[in-house]
Amino acid sequence: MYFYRIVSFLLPHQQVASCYIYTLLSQNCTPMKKPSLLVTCGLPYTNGRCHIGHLRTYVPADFYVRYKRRCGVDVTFICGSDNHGTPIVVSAEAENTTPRALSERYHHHFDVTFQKMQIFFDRFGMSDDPTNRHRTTDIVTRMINAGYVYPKVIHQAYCPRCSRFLPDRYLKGTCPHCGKQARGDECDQGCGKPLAPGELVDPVCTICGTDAEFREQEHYFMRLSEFGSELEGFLERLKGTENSRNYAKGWLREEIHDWCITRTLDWGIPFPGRSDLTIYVWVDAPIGYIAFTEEWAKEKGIDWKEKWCSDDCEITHFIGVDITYHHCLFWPAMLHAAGYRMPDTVIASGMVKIDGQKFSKSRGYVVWANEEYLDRGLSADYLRYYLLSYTSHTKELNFSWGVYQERINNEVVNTLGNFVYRAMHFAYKEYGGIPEVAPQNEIFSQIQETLDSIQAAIESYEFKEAVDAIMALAAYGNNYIQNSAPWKVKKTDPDAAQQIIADCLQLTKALTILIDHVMPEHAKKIWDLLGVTTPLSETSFSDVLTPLFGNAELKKPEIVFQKLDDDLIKGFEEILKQRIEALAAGEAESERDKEAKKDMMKSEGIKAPQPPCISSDASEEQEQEGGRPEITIDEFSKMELRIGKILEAKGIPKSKKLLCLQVDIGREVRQIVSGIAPFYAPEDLVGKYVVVICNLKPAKLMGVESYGMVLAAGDEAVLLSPVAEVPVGTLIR
Ligand code: B3M
Ligand code: ZN
Repeated sequence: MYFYRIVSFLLPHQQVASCYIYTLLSQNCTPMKKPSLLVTCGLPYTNGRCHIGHLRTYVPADFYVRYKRRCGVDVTFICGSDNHGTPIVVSAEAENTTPRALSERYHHHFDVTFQKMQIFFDRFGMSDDPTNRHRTTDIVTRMINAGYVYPKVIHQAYCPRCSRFLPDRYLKGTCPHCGKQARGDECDQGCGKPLAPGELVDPVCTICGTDAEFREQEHYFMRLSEFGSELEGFLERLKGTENSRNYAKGWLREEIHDWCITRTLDWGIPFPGRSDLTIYVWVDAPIGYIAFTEEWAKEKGIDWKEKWCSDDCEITHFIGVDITYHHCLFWPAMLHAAGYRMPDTVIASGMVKIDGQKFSKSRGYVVWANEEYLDRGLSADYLRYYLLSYTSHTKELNFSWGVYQERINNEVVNTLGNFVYRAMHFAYKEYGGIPEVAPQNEIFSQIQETLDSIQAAIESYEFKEAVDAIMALAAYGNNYIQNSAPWKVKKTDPDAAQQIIADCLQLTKALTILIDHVMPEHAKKIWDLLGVTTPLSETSFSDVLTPLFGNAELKKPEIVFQKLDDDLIKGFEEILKQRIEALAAGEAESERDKEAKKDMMKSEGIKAPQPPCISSDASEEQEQEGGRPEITIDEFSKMELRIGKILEAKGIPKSKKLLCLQVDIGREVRQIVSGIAPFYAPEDLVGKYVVVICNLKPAKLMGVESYGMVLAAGDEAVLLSPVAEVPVGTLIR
């Protein structure tokens, strides 16, 4: 290791750095007018699994929160699950369970999934819990007392066959505004407008298909029509993305009607004074934002009103653009009617398409977050990167596995990964650490420019542009190291070579802090390799401009970003294709999905992956943290594990990953296909003793039958072998 000659070069350098830090603090991270920020995300309904469509909103929200926190803003990040309403009742009925039990199961599922995606809410509550029941009753009572709620007899759809009223999703028919197919309470296939009871044309019961009749019933309405000018003012002040603001302004210009806020449904929060009516789910769901803040604040010993009833806290909602009406009209009106302040910012993400088709669970155009991504060892960071960088936040995002692979391999692995590895590798190999040279001014200018671009992008909610700016800095670094070729320069001008590497390491440090918002797991790994003494989580933006030397001890570099190989991606494409075909062929739900759903219900933790699957450190870390669910000795002994000896090993045409092994397991020789090609030369494997799981269901990999699996550990698939000699075929117990 080198010791640094402190004074001679540090002083002039520090002047440079502190000048940049000054501009950074005064321009980039200008403290917001309000010192604290409350960020919420739309609440997922507890009647289905997490998919990529959900993540499209939550990942950018998490990115935004991480960025603001690094700017020094005090951010509270709130979400929870939406447990009420007909979607949950209909699903619970279909699964023969109670809405509460169903909600608890899916609540847990979302909670765990978000954490696996590195999205950490300060509070993830349930809208059916007592806090929200209480807060909702309070807000509705305030609205009633302030004279904003009145009863009215309406014609309510009723199913004579099922003998019940048909609120919301119990009803389908034609939208009176656009003529498309719609649900009872919203035009989900067409114009997106919410529909009041009785508005739907030709309504039929979703459960039995019978034409609905209309019966008179008294319901309660909120005087939304009286809030026109309040809402106009609100939309003028509202910050965030233009999409939702513009839709809401358009609706407001067309005229808004009073809003029916009660339903005939057993599941939900009772309407004050009327035990036969419940409050409409779209009233109590956003109130959950407040209730979950209360739950968080209580735990922290803080007064929740500091967040919701004070001008010192800015309130920002991240939503999907399809729930704009609820967040930009209903919700602010409710808050205002109950005497609360209205939100400051609404940031609405565009919808997700799959392979150019409208996202649809029933038609199979979906990618499930766990079963088809995380559980198969794919990196949460990679999906975060893709979702943030692929399209502008407000635009439609068209997911395809091919583009996902291309973006990750070309940008993350080849540009960013390649650069940071080369910089660290050269420094470690040639200097045993970080060279004692101050980075050049040009490097600091590049970093500063990147910071400026990131700030401008994020302040205009163009998260893609922020990620692009980071990747442009990585590309700059990559070109710099390539063109200045320190490995050559070193031979003729060692000082110049050191300078280049010092520059590159400074860029690496800056990049690591900057990508921490996008890919936190990988950023942490690079940070650990750089050996910086300050934990990454404690860094601020000014740290991108403070020199590395003196504060870090470089470790032996490793390759941090792994490529996604073609076989793997083909496997995922195949899953999608098969499901779409199965559903198109008329299967209500493909077998694979049924299995996946069953698994989700059973498992509290992480399931064993099935092919296609890569062993990624992401999934292994999760395994270590949470562990798999407990099993009994009987369950363990169901596995037939034996000592085998590899007799033959050869590659499989067109596969970079797979080897075809012939393994002697005592009573027979088994053909086993194993994804260990990147780590072993076939000839080195012959004669090796391994552990084989013999009663694994046979599978076909790249068209080759595999009858078992050899056990291997970790990222580099280190094969397990007995430490002393044991006969082939010995049972492991
Ligand atoms: N549960 C899900 C949706 O319609 C709905 C959001 C509630 S946010 C308060 O996207
Ligand atoms: Zn019916």
